[in-house]
Amino acid sequence: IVSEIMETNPIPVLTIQTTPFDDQRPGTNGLRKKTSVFESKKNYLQNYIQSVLSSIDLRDRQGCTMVVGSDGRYFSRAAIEVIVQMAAANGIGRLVIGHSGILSTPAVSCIIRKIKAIGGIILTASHSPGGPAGDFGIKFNIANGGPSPDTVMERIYQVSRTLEEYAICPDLHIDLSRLGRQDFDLENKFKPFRVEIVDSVEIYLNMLRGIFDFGAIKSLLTGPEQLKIRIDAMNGVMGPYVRRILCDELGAPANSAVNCVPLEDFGGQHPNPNPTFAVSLVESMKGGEFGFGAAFDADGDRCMILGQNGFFVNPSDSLAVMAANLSCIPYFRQAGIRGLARSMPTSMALDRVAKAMKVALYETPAGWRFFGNLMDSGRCSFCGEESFGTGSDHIREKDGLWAVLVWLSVISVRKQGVEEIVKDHWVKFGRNYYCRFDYEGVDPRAAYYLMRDLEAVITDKAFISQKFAVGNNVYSVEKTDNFEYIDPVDGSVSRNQGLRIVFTDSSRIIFRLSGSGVGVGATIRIYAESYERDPERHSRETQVVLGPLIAIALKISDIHERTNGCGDACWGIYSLVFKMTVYRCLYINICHYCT
Ligand code: G16
Repeated sequence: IVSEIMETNPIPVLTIQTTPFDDQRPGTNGLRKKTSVFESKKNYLQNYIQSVLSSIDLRDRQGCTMVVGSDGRYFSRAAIEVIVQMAAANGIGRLVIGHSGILSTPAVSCIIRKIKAIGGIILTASHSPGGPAGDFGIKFNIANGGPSPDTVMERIYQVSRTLEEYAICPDLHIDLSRLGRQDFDLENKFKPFRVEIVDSVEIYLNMLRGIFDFGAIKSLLTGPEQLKIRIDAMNGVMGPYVRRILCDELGAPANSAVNCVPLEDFGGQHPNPNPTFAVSLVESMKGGEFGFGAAFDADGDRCMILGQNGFFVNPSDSLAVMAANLSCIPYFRQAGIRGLARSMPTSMALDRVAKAMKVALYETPAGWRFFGNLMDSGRCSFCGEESFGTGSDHIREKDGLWAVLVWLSVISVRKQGVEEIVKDHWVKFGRNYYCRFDYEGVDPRAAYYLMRDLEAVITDKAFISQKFAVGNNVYSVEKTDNFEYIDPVDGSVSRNQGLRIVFTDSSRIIFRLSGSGVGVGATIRIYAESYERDPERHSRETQVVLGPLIAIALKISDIHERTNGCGDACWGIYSLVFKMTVYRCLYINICHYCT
């Protein structure tokens, strides 16, 4: 059929007039909005795709290869069709797309690097819900396989603000279900435009084979001492990867994997791998039958790790434990560890590992894009964030299934369970108690003024020598700032990345505005952390240990009063402005401090 079209009927390339939107500035990772904005606002999707394509220098764009994938959420297929039509019209030579449009974020990163593509477009709103009333998002990854750095995001945004037309081939239609090549002859183009539909898993699986000892992991999952695992794909993109890699390739029984069919609305759930939203996994782990549990977000870059009986591994601890055990992985035994990196709000547990390993530790702003330069320049081998992402220089994205395989490798080498490994780690390095609270749906002006006023308070000279007494604890302020990052590779400066209060005992309180929100209003995150060296004091309740720090955070920010954060008591005069503030703790799941 394709060759008939090519011989008889070249596809027309049209230029369509449009008007720019003023709200297409990408956030922490790409443009995220309610699905209805992309679906119903005329040209909203087209404008953004044109802005992405126009941000690529014309000489680089002509005839180049790009990768396209999605986490399978509602509207992805329709959006892929538009992207294909616009890519063809904008001179892209070849698109490589996952079967049925499905590719996890780490798989896209892997394929971009493998085939030396100029970049890739990933349709996902990550851990946010999907469906017509849910969220949708577009990420653009660059040639190194990683998220766009600030300079690229700014270029895209600037194009979007003045865009007056876009190019499209509306008569070009592809079959996403047919593996292999589809060529199209376009009007006024010398070369045919090529689409290749590839297996969603194969290239990524091949990469993992080169990183891990699959034989050892297979013995762990199938041998006489078999480790029973429970993996929850949360109805997102990871289903096919989990079945193919963990079950078919590594021998885990089929019932190890649940929620493995990608659904457009993720079964009505939040595909968010934390104890609040992966609640069915937490429940099934509590029974004690499974020794290892994991859940992924919709696009497969984040991952939560659980041990037997539902033992929760805090993501910052997971990062530190993985780092301390990288010698269990053939990839790192061969390549060595050049340096480690974490985002600023991530706990400092990793810093202690870096010190012990005598390698550099980099502290970056939140956002995976900041790790790209460090890895490209050979400064960093392994990195991660408190938001359930870990990864290494094998690709330029965080990688959920890779993290699972790291953990399984560590378990297979150390012959210990998850809880034992974590607790041993605390004995060796000390424990960083850690939690994060999210205030969602805050009026953006209120959030802005809160942060502005708080910055003035904490950077005042009087604050810096202040002591806070809470119960029997006294916390002396050592240092405060609004975190600023200077990229050691290109010298670019990122300011205003979060307010830090560091105490003399190395406890920290951090306030920052999320950059990945979709819904109405802003999200303010509060992170609290406290270090305990004494193993006798490693089994305390997190909320008890961090209670005093949270009390200080609430007092100095006045956040409940200013955002109507919790309960009726705060509803008062702010109720007209703050309609839908939601307050919850990411890790503990109950607010203990608001009564
Ligand atoms: C994105 C970024 C991560 C960041 C996370 C949360 O993840 O890639 O680096 O940690 O958002 O960001 P924020 O605290 O600004 O909401 P994902 O998985 O949503 O693409």
